[in-house]
Amino acid sequence: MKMTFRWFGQDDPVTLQNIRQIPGIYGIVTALYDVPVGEAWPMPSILALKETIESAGLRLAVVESVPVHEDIKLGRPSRDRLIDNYSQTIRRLGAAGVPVICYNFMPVFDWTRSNLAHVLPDGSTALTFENETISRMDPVNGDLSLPGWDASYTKDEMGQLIAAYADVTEDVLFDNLAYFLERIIPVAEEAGVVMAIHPDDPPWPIFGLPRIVSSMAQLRRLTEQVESPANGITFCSGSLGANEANDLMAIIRHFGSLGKLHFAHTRNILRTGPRSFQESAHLSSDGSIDMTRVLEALHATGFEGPLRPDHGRMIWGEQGRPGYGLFDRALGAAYLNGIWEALSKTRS
Ligand code: DNO
Ligand code: MN
Repeated sequence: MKMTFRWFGQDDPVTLQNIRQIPGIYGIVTALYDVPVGEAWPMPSILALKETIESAGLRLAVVESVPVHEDIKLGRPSRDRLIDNYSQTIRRLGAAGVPVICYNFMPVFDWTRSNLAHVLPDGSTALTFENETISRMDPVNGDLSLPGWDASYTKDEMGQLIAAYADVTEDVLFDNLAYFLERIIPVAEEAGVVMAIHPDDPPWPIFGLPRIVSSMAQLRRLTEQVESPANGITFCSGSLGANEANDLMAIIRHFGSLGKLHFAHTRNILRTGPRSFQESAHLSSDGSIDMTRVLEALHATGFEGPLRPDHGRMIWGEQGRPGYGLFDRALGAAYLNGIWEALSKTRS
């Protein structure tokens, strides 16, 4: 396992120097944030990013994410040109030595929460998802916007986009994913890169939009559609674990043994009700997920890929991007490294 940490580039209040001082850190998970979705990433920018990370004594371990344009998810005619651009980005990242690309296939919204700063009894704040609140939210007419979302849409554009999904059933969305995979996976193979799809977060449909990457069966369907080690997954314990029905250890065993588990996000969540959860500290005792069992399953499959702590709480007065402060994620990394060391010394 290689411990990694997400960094949002030069504007991130968490610096590469901060990250380097976390014990046991191997590399960085990041992306180019100034390229419009759908355009090929310029090689000079990729190389400059890599250089910045390496001169801080770290490695560019994973690109998370190369976003997929909505026209590809919708299966619009412009998708062929957009898939060509995406392929170009894959080739360039491969040429720059990036081994893993994380991406997702969630319509319109990336990860979604109802509250970004829910105050916990100890005074820290955490992200939460309350089904009640979300079902009352109106993304088009309300004043809702969240940091995971593509801020380049106006409300009008978002309304049109959501309307465009009216005829996109789960099967249509799957066909559009298959069309995309059939074209990009051979490119990734040639470029020496593996693709790691991130599960839906949360793992159920929101705002009436279909979601098709929420369960083991769905992950199997898409990875079996184009059989290749380059067509793999990001295992995210917090996303998949929000649905109690997902058997996390079985998912790890299945994809791990097939060599299709390329990247892991290991964070904890506390399930607080039907389709509702709170992002807890990483510790098993703070949430619903047994983190030792998760890491044990990864360890048992011989997992050697990148792994990162995921969203943390905001603690010790830290301000900044919700979920992505330094302190609680660094505690998470130390905790996960501790579990991993114990497993490595006691298991063969
Ligand atoms: C949230 C993240 C997601 C993730 C993308 C991957 O914090 O886990 O935004 O990066 O869904 O494509
Ligand atoms: Mn994740």
